[in-house]
Amino acid sequence: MTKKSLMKFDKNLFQRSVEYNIRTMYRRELSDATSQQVFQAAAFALKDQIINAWIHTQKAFEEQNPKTLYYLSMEFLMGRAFGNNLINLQAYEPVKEALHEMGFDLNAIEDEEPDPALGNGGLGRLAACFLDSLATLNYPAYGCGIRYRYGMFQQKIRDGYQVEVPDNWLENGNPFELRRPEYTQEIHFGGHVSSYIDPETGRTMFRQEGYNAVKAIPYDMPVVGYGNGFVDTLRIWDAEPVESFHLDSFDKGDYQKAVEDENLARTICEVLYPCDDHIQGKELRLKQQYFFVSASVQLAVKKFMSRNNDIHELPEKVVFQMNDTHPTLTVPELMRILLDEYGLEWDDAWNIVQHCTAYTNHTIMAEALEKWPIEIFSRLLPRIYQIVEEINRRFENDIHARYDGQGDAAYKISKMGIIYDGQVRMANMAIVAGYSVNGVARLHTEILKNESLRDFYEMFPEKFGNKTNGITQRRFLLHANPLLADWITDKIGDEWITDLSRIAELAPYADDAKAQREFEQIKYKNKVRLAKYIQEHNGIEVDPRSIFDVQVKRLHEYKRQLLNILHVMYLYNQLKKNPAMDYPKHTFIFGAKAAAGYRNAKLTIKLINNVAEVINNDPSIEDKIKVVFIEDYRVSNAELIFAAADISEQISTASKEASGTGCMKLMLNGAATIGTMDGANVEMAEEVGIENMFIFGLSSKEVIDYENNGGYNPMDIFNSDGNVREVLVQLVNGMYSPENPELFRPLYDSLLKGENGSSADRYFILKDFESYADAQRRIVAAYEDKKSWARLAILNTASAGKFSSDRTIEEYVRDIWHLQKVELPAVSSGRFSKAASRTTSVSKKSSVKKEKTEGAKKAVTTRKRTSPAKKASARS
Ligand code: 26Q
Repeated sequence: MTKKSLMKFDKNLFQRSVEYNIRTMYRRELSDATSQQVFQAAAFALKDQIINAWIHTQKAFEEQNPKTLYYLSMEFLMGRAFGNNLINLQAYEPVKEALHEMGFDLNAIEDEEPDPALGNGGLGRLAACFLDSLATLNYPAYGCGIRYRYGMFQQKIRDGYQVEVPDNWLENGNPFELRRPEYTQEIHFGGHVSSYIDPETGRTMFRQEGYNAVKAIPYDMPVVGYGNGFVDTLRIWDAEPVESFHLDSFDKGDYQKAVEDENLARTICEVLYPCDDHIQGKELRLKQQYFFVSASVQLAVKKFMSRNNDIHELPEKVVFQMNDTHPTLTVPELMRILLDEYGLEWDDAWNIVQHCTAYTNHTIMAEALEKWPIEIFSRLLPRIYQIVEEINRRFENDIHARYDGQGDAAYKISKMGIIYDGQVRMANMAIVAGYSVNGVARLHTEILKNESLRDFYEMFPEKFGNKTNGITQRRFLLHANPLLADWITDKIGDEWITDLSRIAELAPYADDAKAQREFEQIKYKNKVRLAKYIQEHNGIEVDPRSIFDVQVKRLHEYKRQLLNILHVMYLYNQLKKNPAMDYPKHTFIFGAKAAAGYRNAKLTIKLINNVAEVINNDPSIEDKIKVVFIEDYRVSNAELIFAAADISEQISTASKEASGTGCMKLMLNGAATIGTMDGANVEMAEEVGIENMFIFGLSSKEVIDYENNGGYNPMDIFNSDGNVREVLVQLVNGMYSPENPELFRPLYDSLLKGENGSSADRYFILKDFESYADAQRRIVAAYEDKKSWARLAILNTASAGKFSSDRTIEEYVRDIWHLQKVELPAVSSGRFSKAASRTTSVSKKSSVKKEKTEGAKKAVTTRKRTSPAKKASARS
C-alpha cells in the first residue's frame, strides 16, 4: 500500500457532485443555493468519497479479525466534521480551490455546519481526540455513545447572565451519519426477575419479565484517519419504540405498557445532562447509561461471535474502555449476557469480564463520584442489580479473607464496598471488575494511588497506571491555525502532523531573530482574526497589539475563574489610583459554560460581564484593560481562540484538575502558561522548563494538608492585605452591581464564610491571590522584551510534542489494550492524493519562497522514508 494510491482527490468529480446534490436535494441551480445548502451538498459529496475508504477499512477488519477497542463514553465532543475530514483526507486545499472556483468561500461554508456538542467539556473532547488518533494510527476501534437529540445547550448572555438555549443540532439533518437499522438491539428496563430450571443442565437460570422495552438504533459516523485511508466508526445510539407496539399491546389490552414504552423511547436520548460536577441520582441518566452500554455490549458480543467460535476468547478480541464511571454498567451487563444468554458459570463469566474491561478516572472530587440509590437502581435494572449484589458479596468475601486478620475488614468495606449505605458506588465496581485503572496525568494518578483510591491501590497495585492526556494536533494546530502550521512545515517539514515529537526540531528557531519576527507576525494575524470575531459577537473593540490573556474552559469553582476576575478588579484599582502606571495593554478573555443549576458558577459569569461593562467603558484607563466574555464557548470558536492566545490561564486549585487539555492546545499554539502545579501543568513544566512558564500558588501537597486539617482562615488575609480587602468589599458595595449591591454576596460569602458545611474559601483563592498577582507581574516584565517573548512562545510550541493524543493512544495500546495496527490492502484507484495536501502546497507567493518550499519538501520526503509508520505500511 502506498498512501498516495488511496488518497487521490478528484476535484472535478467533487464539483460535479456538489452541483448534482444541490439539484436533487433542493431542486435548485448552484447559483440560487444558500450557504447552508452548499454546505449540505458539499458534505454529502465528501461523505460519498469517504464511504469507499470506510468500506475498505471495515472489510479489512472482517478479513483480519483484529482485537477491537470499544471506547464507551457518554460524551463525544466531536466539533465540526467537514473541515476536519478535509484536513485528514488531505483535501483541504483542493476543496477550498474547488469551492472557490464555484464562487464559494470554504470558511463560510464550514461555518454553516452546526457544532455537534455531544459533550460537556474535557472528558468528551478527549474521547473525540482519541478517535482521531486511533484512526490515524490504524487501530480498529469504535466510539460508542448516545445520539442526543439536544446536545450541550447554547449559551446566550442576556444582561450579563447566562441563559441556556436548546441545541437543536439535527435541525437540518446530519450529512455525515448513516442510520444502521440492521444493527438494532432491544433494551429492557424494569419488571422483575424470575428463575427457572434449565432442562438441559438442571441449573437455576434467571430472566427479566414484565419489563418495558426500547429499541436502540445505531447511527454511524466516519472517523477519518490522517492521510492513511483508514476510517474508524463513531457509533451513537438512538432510541425508538419497539415494533408494532400499538397493535400488539393494544390487542393484549396492555395499553399502559405500550404508552410507557413509547414515552421511554421518546425521552431516553432527548438531552445531554449539562452538568459535570455535582452528581444527582437522576433516574433518566441511569436509563441513558444502561441504554447505550447494553446496546454497545450486546452488539460487540454478537460481532465477536460472528467471527469467532468460543465466547471464552472474548478478551483476546475485545476490550471495553470505560470513560469515567458513566459506562460502568458494562460490567454487570456483560455478566448478564454471559450468564443468562450464553449459560456460563459465574467464575467463567467473571474471568472474561475481568479481562476485557478497563476504567479511566477523570476526577478526585468526591462530589463528582457517581452513586446510585439502591431503590432506583434495583427498580430500573432488577437483573443487573442482582448481579451487582453478587459481585459485591464475593468482593466483600475477598476483603474479609485479606483483612480479617488485621481487624480492618469493616473499615475496608466502608471504603471499597460496591453497595454501601443504600447506594451503588460505580467507581468501586469499575475498579473491582476491570483489569486496569488509569488516571489522566501523572500527578492525578499519584493522588489516586496515595489518597482517594489508596485502599484499592493497596489491594490491586498491578491495576493502576497513568496515561497522561493528549490532544490531536490535526484539529488544534493544522486546522485551527493554518498560518502557524504552514510556518512549522516550512521550517521542519510535515512529519509533526503524525509524529508530534518532531516539533522539538523547532527549538533552535527560538533564538533566531527572523523566526521570532515571523512567529510574532503569525500570532498577530491570529489576534486580528479573533479581534474581528469579538467585534462581531460582542461589539467590543480590542487591540490586537494588547496581550491576549485567555481562560476558556467550563466554569467551576475549582478552576478559579473567580481568582482571575478578582485580579482584574485589583488591576483596575491600581490603574485608577495611578493612571500613569506603566502597564502594557491587556485583553482578558473568558469563555465558559456553567451547569444550569450551579449558582456560584453562574454568578461568576455575571460578575465577569459586569466587571467588563464597567472597565471597558471607563475612558480614564485609556483602554489599558479590556475584558471580554465570549458567548457560547465551544469547539468551533475555541479553535480561533487558541490560535490567538498569548497567555493561557491554568489556575485550578492544585490537586483538583485531573489533567486539563485546553492547557495543551494553548501551549501548542504558542501561548505561555500562567498556572499552578496541577494536572498536566506539572508535565508541561517538565517539557518546556519551569522558567518558560509562570507558576504560582500552593502545591497539591499543601492544599491536601490544609484540607486534612479543616482548611485555613481567609479572614487573616482579609485583615492583613489591603488590596484583597478592597476588591472583596467591591464585590458587595455595589461597585459592579449598583442596582443590586447584594448580588455578589454569595461569592463574597464563599470566600470568607464558607457555605453548606464547606470551609471558607474552599479553593484557596485568597490564599493564592498574592502569588497569582506576582506571576501576572512577571508576565508584564517578560512581555516588555518582544524578542524574548517570541522566544518563549516558540519554545512552548516546540515543547508540546509529548501532548499529542497519538502518544497517549500508543501508551494505552502498549499497556492496556494490546491492539495491533491493521494495514489496509492496496486499492487500485482512489480519490484523494497526498500531493494535494495543504502542507505540501505551502505557498505559491514568490519564487524565492517557492524554492525554499521545494527544499523543505525534499527534506520531508527524505525523512518520510525512515519513519516507522512508513516502514510499517511498506511491509503490508
Ligand atoms: C455524571 C453524572 C450525571 C451527570 C453528569 C455527569 C458528568 C458528566 C461529565 C460528570 C463528569 C463529566 C465530565 C468530566 C470531565 O470533563 N472531566 C475532565 O476530564 C478531562 C479529560 O480527562 C480532564 O482533562 C479534566 O481535568 C477533567 O476535569
